Amino acid sequence: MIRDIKGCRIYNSRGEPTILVKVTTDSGVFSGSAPSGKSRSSYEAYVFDMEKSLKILEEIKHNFIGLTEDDFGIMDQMVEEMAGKNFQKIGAHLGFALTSALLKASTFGDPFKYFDDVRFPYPIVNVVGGGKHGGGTDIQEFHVIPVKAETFPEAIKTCLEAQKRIRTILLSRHEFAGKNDENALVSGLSEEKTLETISEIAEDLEARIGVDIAASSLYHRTKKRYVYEKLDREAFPEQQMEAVKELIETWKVYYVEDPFHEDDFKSFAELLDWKGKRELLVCGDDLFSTNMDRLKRGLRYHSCNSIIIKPNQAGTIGMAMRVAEHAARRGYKIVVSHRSGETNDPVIADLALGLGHFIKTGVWGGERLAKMNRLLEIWENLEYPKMASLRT
Ligand code: 2PG
Ligand code: MG
Repeated sequence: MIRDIKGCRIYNSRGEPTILVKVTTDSGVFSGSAPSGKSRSSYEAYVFDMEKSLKILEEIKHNFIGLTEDDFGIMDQMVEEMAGKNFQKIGAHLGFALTSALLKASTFGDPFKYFDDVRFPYPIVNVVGGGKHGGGTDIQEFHVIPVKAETFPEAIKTCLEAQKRIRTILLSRHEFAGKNDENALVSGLSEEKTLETISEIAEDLEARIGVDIAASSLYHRTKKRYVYEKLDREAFPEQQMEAVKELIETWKVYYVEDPFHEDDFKSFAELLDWKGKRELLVCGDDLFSTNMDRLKRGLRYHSCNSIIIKPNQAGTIGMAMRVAEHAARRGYKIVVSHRSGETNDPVIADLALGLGHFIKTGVWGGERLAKMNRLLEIWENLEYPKMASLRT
């Protein structure tokens, strides 16, 4: 039975205040804490700051105290109903932290046990970064994706090795400019040279590469153009399409996230059609915002073959699960993702085991490694761990 619920003030990896929720049951204390995004879409669930989230928790917690903790679905639905339209009543920071703690309580600390079948996700690791997370490039993220790895531990080793090698190269060329919000490397090299370096290393390690263009952050709504400040270049939508195609062809890109702004369902579809579903993963992050209505719209347009799942975009973990399951049934590859401002809550790792083909996070920084280490630990403890199937 749920005996008590408490909120605490903590900080995320960017040093911003956030909320930690602790649920006490007869079996123990289970906690969850909220991450936060910087390149947020306009369609994400509403969020309140930490103080207001704590105040709201005090007002609503009595609804859960006294319940038996075993039915996560019902508790998650209660949170969703209290949240009101687009989470305007309770905010998604509280929604995430509370449902993360409740999911752990209902599974005795092992949220992956909520799922009947678990498969290990392939990591999509942000090795070099820019855009709103800080860095030398307009493109927000450059990823290494070890698609050939046969085991999860091998996949992590490949990513660590890739990031180490890139750092060594940047240092030797005096182009190492530190690390950004996600602990990705900040490259002093041009975008092209950065891509060349990552591609060579990935090829050598038999891995593939990906990019998150986070194009909504580049799109200027009144100018109706993409503005590349670092390159001192502007692109009309047709030019953006050509530039994205060229980038994919030149660097043999395997995964592209948000190549166009969050309302351009048609351009996503054109890109997917151009390259073909088997050749390229076209992934919607801001486009879908882990929102069922937006996913359904994307399905009508045939916009993507992959979706980012961020539970705090949806508001609760249960809502995010439903979006992921709907997309997976239609053949989408699921990418369960961290946020740029993270905590040590590893819950997305467990979700990726049940829902994901991929997990997008990093291999540097305790808050990113908390997710990877959780997966490594589960890998060691399962009798027959299996990787996800990437077949299309
Ligand atoms: C993204 C995310 C995570 P943020 O755009 O995919 O990398 O960034 O959390 O800042 O929205
Ligand atoms: Mg993104």
